[in-house]
Amino acid sequence: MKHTLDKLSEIIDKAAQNSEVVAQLSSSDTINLEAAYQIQKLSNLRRLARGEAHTGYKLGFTSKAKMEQMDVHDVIWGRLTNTMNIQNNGPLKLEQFIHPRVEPEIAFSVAKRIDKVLTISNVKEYVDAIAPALEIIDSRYKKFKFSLEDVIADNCSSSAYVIGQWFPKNQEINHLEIELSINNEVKQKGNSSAILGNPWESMIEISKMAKKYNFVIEPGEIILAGAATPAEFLTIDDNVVATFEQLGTVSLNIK
Ligand code: OOG
Ligand code: MG
Repeated sequence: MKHTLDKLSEIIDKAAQNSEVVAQLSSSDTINLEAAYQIQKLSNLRRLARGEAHTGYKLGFTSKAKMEQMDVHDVIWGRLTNTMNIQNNGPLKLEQFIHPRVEPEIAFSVAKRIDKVLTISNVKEYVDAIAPALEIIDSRYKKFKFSLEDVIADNCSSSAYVIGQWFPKNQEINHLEIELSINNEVKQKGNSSAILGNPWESMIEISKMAKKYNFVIEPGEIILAGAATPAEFLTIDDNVVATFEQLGTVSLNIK
C-alpha cells in the first residue's frame, strides 16, 4: 500500500468536493472489498464532519442493463446525504459535477428499524412509502472507468438524487414500464422488473449488506433500489424526465 485508507478517503473526498477527476485508487494501491467499503465510510465521515446529514443508502448494479453498461457485475451499496437531495423538477448546477449521468430509480422510505435480513414476506412491514426517483452519478475517476473496488470507494459514483411523489407501500412497483427522456426525446426504456426481478428485492439486498457490513437502517431513511436502465450523460439546459407507469414523473433541469 502506498497510501493509508484515510489518505485514500481524503483523495476521493477532495475529488468529489472539487469536481476533479482522479486516477483509480487501485492504480496506486491494492484495495480489497473490505478496504473499499472502509474508504467509502471514511470519506462519508468527512462529509458528516462538514455538517452533512446521513439520509439513507443506494444500491448499484441491481440490473443487467447497468452491469453491462459499466462492466461491473456485483451488487454494491453507497451512502446518501442531505446535500445530495435535489428538489423534484429543481435545478442542478452542472459546474458542481465532473461528467454527470442520470438514471431512473425507485425510492423506498423506511418505516421501521432494519437490523436483520428481511424476506419477501416481511419486507413491506419495513417500508411506509415508495416514490419514483432519479439518481445523478458522477464517477470521480477519469472517463467514468473503474473496478468494483474503485467504484465502491467512490461511494458508488453517487452524487445527487431527486425524489418524486410518494405513494403508499401497497402501490404495485414491479413490472412497471420506465422511460427516461431528455429534452422530450426518449433516451432509455426499461421495466422495473429488471431490478433484481422485483424492486422489493433491493430492500432485502440492503438488509443483507447492513448485516454483513454492520450497520442498521433507521426509520425515515431512503433506499434507492438501483437503476433499471443504463444512465445518460447530462449537458447544460437539459430537461430530464423519468416516467414510471402508475407512479408518474420525476424531473430535473440542468443549469
Ligand atoms: C455506479 C453506480 C451504479 C446503479 O443504479 O446501478 C448505480 C455507476 O454506474 O457509476 O447507481
Ligand atoms: Mg443508481
